[in-house]
Amino acid sequence: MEDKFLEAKKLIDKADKILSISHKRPDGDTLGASCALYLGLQQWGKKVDMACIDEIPDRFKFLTDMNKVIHEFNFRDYDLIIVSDAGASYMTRYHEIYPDIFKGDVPVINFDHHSSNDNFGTCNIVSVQSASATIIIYKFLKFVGIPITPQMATALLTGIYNDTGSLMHSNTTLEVFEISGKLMELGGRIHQVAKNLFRTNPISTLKLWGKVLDNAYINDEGVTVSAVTWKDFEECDAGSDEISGVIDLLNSVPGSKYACLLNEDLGGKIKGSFRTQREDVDVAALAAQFGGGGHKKAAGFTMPGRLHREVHWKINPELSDDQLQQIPGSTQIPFLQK
Ligand SMILES: [Mn+2]
Repeated sequence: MEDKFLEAKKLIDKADKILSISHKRPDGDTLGASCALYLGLQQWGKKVDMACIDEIPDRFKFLTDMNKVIHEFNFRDYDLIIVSDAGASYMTRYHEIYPDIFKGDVPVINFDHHSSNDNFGTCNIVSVQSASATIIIYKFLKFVGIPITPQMATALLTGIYNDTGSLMHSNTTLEVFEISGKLMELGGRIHQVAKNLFRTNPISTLKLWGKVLDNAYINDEGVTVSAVTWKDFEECDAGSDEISGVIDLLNSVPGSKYACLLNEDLGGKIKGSFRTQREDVDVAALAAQFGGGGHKKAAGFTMPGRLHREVHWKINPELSDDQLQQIPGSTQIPFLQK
């Protein structure tokens, strides 16, 4: 990774104005990475703007200067673009309004840890082994010798906490603990991170999660499935970002192959999320079949469409319960409609 870091350092050395971009529907990793870079590059003497196409969710507003994140810009005003935690260039969604943004007129550093990354940058620093993008940023800041302030440490910890589900997911390695420890030593406020990410849920979120849990079932493939429509969001007065997190509860059913959560989004889109606890299941490959991507144990996709609820009923009074179990399809009752 060192030669890539050197390449990135040279690009930053040459730049005066830098744009740090987070991916669409931002999470704690993409925002933590952008925030740490923003603060670090300012120490380097650069002018930096943070950008994200979507609004910043309330739970991440404790990060430094989140109110300064811009949504629109002229990318040619910058000497360098840095994108963090975007599994592919389309994940920023800026290619939709600025089709030439990643064509190379302005150099792009792509810091990421998704196996689906399409190396859209001029300099691609993609480390699939890293639990979060902020771990790569941490190593980069150390490589170039930029001091990590308490605010930067908190931002970097936010990425780690976000992507390891507060040090619980299978990507929680010894390195994760070591770097988390270092970041605490540097003044990172771990309790503030944990509180905002995992212990702050408005009532609208709890009601939405209630619907997700209530709709959950295990299909005949052994997959834990749930789905919520846009109407469900409206009934709970919940925004589309409030769904994130509940998939980890769906992924806790013993013996389940993987968990799948489908939800309707604004603008006629379906979002699918996959999680698994099993070593022999690759949900990134599964998501790729639907045009999405992610990690082996956590992945997702978005596609145009609407959700339709199907109910399968079968009545066969001649047979005992045991015999019914033998008939393929007899036990498939995906939803019991109320
Ligand atoms: Mn990430």
